[in-house]
Amino acid sequence: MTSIDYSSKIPNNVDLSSDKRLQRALESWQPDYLDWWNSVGPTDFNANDIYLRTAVSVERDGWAHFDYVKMPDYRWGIFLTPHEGERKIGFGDHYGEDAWQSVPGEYRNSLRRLIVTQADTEPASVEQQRLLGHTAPSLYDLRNLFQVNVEEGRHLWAMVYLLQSYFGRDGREEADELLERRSGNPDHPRILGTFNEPCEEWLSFFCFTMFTDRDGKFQLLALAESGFDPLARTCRFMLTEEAHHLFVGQTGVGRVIQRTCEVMNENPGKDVREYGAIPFEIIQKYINFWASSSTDLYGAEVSSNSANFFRSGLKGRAYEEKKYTDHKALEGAYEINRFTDGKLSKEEVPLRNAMNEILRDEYIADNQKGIEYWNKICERAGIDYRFKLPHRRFNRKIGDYATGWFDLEGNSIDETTWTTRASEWLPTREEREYVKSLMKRCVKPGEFAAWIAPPSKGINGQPVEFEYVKL
Ligand code: BYC
Ligand code: FE
Ligand code: FE
Repeated sequence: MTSIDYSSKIPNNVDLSSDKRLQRALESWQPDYLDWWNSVGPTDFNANDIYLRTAVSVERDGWAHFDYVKMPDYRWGIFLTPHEGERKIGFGDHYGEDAWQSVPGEYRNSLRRLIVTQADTEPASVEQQRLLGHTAPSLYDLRNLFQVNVEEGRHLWAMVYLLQSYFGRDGREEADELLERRSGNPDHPRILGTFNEPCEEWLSFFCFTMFTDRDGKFQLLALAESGFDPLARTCRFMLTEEAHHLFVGQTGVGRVIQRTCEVMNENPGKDVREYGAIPFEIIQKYINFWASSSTDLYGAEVSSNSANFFRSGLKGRAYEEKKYTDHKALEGAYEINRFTDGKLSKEEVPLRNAMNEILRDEYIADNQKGIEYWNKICERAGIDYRFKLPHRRFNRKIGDYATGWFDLEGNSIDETTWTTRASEWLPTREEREYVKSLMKRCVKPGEFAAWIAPPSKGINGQPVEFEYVKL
């Protein structure tokens, strides 16, 4: 079934009405979800019409419909990409066997843990971004923020569907807890580090959608290979939505850089702060922070969890089928740079134990492309400054490198050097205050705050000055 049933309370293409028990379970979770949205989702804009896209089909083209919607009326639903005939498990010990349509008993706990971890990030990001609407630099950006928010809400629905549908009572309990943890709450935090970091101004929002949503892309690519077919198909559809989030981050930071270039060229030799733009050095520090924090999201370099996920056929590598020939990954090793007892070394690790690092490598390469796109903006403006991705060892809280201190180039340094120099690498309190001071609401159609350039085009063929949000 590929067409979406919009007549039921919960839009879906999984024939929900034929499973009354599940339908009831989801319908009883729905009001709790809306309570959560209303209490910790975007503040104050729930009565406004917003030009949003909604999924209307799961086909590759034309799945999106654009119209004015109030956020609480957004049709959060359950969409899986269609079955592809007889799908086979594409990696691990079960390589070549039929993909699972229900949860294999022996993998139930690991699978639930993976799904819960994925699920937890979605509401966390909405919580992190909840106040940003008040300081939007334009209607265009305000609309993009809300598009990202409603889709992250939908990603939570996607995971909750899996939990409620396939994990019985403990799945229902997990679904409830997903609405109880809170980003940044010391007593009841979200599961992964980055999702507890404050995201209080738009430079952080753009860095988050650039670097943290990109973790989403790669984790979803790995889960889209899963032998558990409903998870794979859910993640495939989520990836189509994710592309826009990454676009928001990539072009958002790009437009901040563009604006700074313009101010520099118009006012040579002056401090861009006098004109309300953001100096490159500050932008670079925000990049350093969000890129390093998001690099932690792949877990430890050497991980028996990741080996188990792979062995069991639960979580593969990104582009497993296209990119690799040996899908069992039993032979061969991966050379990993390690840091143990205060020393850097190289170690050959059995491939399966290196899966976190392999995914992180893909992620870092993708980040690097984003940096190059930003540097082209400087180059086109005739400005010498070049942005750099911090080394993967820099500022890590997870894995080997969390046990030491490293500079932006990845050189091992001592704690005193770190303490004295960290302010050269990460945003200082004053710099954060400066960025925050620029965040004033700018919401006349076609107007943009002084610290960011307009986009090159609008959303869905609409002009840049379109009234994306009716205030
Ligand atoms: N912070 O073997 P290890 C997205 C924990 S983003 C805190 O190193 P493993 C989105 C780990 O849980 C995509 N804790 O790790 C983006 C384990 O704890 P337990 C999210 C961390 O298990 C933007 C312990 O350390 N999806 O969609 O191999 C907006 C040692 O485990 C962190 C997924 O992550 C951390 N950074 O790998 C909206 C996919 N890292 O169990 C949405 C599902 C590790 O010993 N998750 N730990 O208490 C996974 O595949 C794995 O859980 C991880 C960790 C890759 C995250
Ligand atoms: Fe998401
Ligand atoms: Fe996202």
